[in-house]
Amino acid sequence: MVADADDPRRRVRNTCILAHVDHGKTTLADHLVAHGGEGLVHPRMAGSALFMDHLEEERRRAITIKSASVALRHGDGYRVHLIDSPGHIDLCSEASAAARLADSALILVDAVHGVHVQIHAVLRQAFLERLRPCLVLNKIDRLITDLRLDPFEAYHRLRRIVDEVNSIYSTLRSGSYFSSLQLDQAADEEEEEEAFVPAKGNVVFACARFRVHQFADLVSRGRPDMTRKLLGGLWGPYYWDKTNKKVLGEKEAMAMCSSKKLQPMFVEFVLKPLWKVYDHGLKEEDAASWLCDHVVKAFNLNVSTRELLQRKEDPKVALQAVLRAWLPLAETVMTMLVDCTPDPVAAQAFRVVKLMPPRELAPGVAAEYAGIVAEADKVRRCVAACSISARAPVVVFVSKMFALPYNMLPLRGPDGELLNHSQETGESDECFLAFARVFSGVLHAGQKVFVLSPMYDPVRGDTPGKHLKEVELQYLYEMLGQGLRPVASVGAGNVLAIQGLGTHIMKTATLSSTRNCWPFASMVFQVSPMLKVAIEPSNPTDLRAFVKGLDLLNRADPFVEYTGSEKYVLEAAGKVHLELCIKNLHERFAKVKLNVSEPLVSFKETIHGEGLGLIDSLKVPQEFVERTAPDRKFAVRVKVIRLPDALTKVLEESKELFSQTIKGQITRSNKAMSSQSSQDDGHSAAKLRQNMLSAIDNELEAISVQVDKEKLESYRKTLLGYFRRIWAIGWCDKQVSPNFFLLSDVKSSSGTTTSQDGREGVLVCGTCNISISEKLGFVSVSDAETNNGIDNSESSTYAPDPEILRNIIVSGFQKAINAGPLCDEPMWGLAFIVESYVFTGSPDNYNIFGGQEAVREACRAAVLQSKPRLVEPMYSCELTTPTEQLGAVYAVLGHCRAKVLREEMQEGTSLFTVRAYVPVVESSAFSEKLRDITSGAADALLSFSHWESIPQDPFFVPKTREEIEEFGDGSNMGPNLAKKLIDSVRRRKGLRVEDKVVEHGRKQRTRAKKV
Ligand SMILES: Nc1nc2c(ncn2[C@@H]2O[C@H](COP(=O)(O)OP(=O)(O)OP(=O)(O)O)[C@@H](O)[C@H]2O)c(=O)[nH]1
Ligand SMILES: [Mg+2]
Repeated sequence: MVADADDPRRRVRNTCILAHVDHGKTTLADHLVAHGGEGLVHPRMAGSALFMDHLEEERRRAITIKSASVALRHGDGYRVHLIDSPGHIDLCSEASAAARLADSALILVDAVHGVHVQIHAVLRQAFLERLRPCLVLNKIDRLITDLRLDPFEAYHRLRRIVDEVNSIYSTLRSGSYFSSLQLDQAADEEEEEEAFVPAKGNVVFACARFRVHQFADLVSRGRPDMTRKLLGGLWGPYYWDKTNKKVLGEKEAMAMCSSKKLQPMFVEFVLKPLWKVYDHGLKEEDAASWLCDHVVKAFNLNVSTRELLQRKEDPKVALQAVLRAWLPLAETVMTMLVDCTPDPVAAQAFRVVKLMPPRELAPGVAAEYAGIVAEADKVRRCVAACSISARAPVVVFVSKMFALPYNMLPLRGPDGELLNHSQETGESDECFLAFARVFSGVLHAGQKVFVLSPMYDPVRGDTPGKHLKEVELQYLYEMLGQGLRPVASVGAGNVLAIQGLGTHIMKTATLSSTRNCWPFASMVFQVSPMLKVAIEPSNPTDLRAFVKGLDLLNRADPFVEYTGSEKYVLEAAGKVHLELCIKNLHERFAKVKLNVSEPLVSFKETIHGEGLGLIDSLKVPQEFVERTAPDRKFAVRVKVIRLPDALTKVLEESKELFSQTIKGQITRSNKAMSSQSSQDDGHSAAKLRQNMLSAIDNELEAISVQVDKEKLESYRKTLLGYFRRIWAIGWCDKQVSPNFFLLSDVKSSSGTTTSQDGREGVLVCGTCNISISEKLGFVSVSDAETNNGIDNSESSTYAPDPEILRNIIVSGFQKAINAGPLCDEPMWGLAFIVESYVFTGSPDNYNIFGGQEAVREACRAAVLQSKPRLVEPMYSCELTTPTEQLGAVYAVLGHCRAKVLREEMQEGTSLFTVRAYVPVVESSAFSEKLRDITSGAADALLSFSHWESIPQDPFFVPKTREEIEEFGDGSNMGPNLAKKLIDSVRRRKGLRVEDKVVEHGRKQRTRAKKV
């Protein structure tokens, strides 16, 4: 065995930089590349070269668009793979690709702007990917130069940021959100401690560029015992007792020197000296000699006189040169990475639970496929151990594909041989490379590997080519920003680029040297694609090139999606992402002129009944809507109720948990191969149940002031009753959608009954099973068994095959919730209560399609009769504006139906931050108006927040006396927004729209006469 110190893997660090847009990630990367990039960036250019932003578009927009990796060297043989990622929320998939390949994350926070919403998102991402985070407080110089804070104020600001970040992270760790993912909590031995503590060394203060360790060393003049003492007090409310040379706590300090104004040690020893250097360093007169005497000579720094005297051109240059030598940023950050972040061996042991979740098979299946299972287990163990033994299977994860023009590929290989870049993607001049990391074994150029899609199941096997392909790789490269250095092989724990997979991988994949390997878990994204546009070539003859281009774009971008075969719809994460996709399609991949529609916003459909409306719905029981199957074999009666919004939200947020729970049940009940661990099922079901119950309690709590207790309790009971009768849950686009299909209350209406048209029918109490309720733990297994099955005494006579009937009814429901009655958009937050009757003496075979249609019709009709409402997506908007523009900004917000949540002044600046919800449908107009009215001074960041129903009745016509008094016959009512939106969607989809062109002709005539 290799001793730890000689083990090359122990000297590798894989880290990504995550932060909000513009907080300084690429600038920090520049400093690190200048330090360890072996000449890629000159130290003097660090911070201005923006080496990692090499794309033309990145330079034009001054933001990072693609995440990119660079291999750096540090100290005693350390190799750091640094991945810079974009901070813009639209490009979050790039950050996800970076996080998957890293073991640690440098979380950057701009000290001037503080903790943005995006910081929550990146901390969550780091947590979910099980990365070890380190904090970098950036732009501290601006606290001095721009905000002009004194050291004490700056200290408070920095403390607030560190506390806030710690509190966000501890919420994540507390497991209140993700306990089901914390399968091995014991592994996180520091669970109780704060995550970011300067004395631990995992907080860097930049661009003043230090960890507190450096100041502890400076003050103690290199005496280790003194350094240790100081280090403990250099952050937080600790004070220095000069006489006794010891650290005092707040109380002790107050007692000792109550008359004096004490300053914490961080202010005294760190910030004050720093402020002094800045004060003098930026002064007009004499700065060079002051810096030279008090810093350069005092600390014996290596700064050339030429650099010191350059201050005439730019006063900052000399200061920067002195700071660079005094407190070298890159050295500090690199040392932090080495000291505080895990090497791949330690990291993979911890991350394997997330990357390759344990699979537990049904005992019979495990025995039958023992060989496969044993090998797959071995693969997992090798990933956990980051094995580089020659016998270890090779496992690689590709987190994205990226395109590079062929002419930018290296011409020669590692031994100087000529490389043959055969163009695999047809006539395209773009080469697709895989952005990847080896997790086990040693990968060689030219090696044959299996490409496993995320759907691959080694136990079930695969029809060749569908989820498993064998591919011969071409070349391997170490990534150096935009440059590539060919290598012959890459061992586990390293990040690399692979050539030769262009036509085999769409977005992500697992590569393995054995087919007996489970694919890695899917990646976590902060948002889902929200913005859609219809797109087509301007010239129909360009269709072929256009379709090929779309396909290439789909490969090159981890997030974009397109659908269609005649009409193409492109889905992107947001406006910036969409613009980039269209630009790439137009200029690189399709090279044809395009027609792009206005954004097509998705809607959902629901019924009236938010908040108090929920209780009202109990008062007025809905009528059942009845439909008979065309073959007159059975009839269904359906009514619909609105679920509480908090519950709908939980269902939406727990899509993954839900499908795990349901799939676990399905596979187990079918005795098929289960790929979920039973422990995981138990966790997720209990978690889900708890979340659902808390959601109801929260919702009821919110309205408890307006409603008496009894009513609340009765409503709660009714809802819990529903949870015991969940027949099916909605599925939309292969994902769980927040709608339930419930069995009617069996006791109240069981037995033979007569249906609408006079024929005798038998009520099917539970043709299906209520396994979802059972699985979620709302009913016990024994309850489920008694409720299960149709009324047995009659079943054999009247229901030839309950399973077929069940499938017909559930498919009808699924069809209905996929396209509601208002404008064929998916339904949202509804529970359909269904009773189905099988007619006596019916023929044996069901008309399946007709039956489904009858159920679908019944569901749609039930929605139409229950005050249907349109639901629109909302962006969360964080807007920064100068005070003088605040009025104009509010006008725009009001005009665009935004709901302002709060506004606050940014401390020490004249800027306001306004947080609001803005309807997605208004967002284009919003951004444009904001830009026009404030001449670009206000800057808004939009990210998807939630769905919200529009309270307006789309079919409102004044009916009651009061309404008629208020609105007259409807002619002078303003435009009905909900109706307008519904009509626009219907028109787009080619559905019938009732256009009443001249509705009130008489009035118009009267008006005309007056003129
Ligand atoms: N004063 C000061 N400015 C900084 C510092 N770090 C970065 N900046 C400036 O902040 C701006 C944004 O920096 P970038 O490094 O491009 O930010 P980023 O986080 O990479 O941005 P995205 O990649 O678009 O998310 C640039 O103008 C930098 O010069 C710093 O420590 N001090
Ligand atoms: Mg950047």
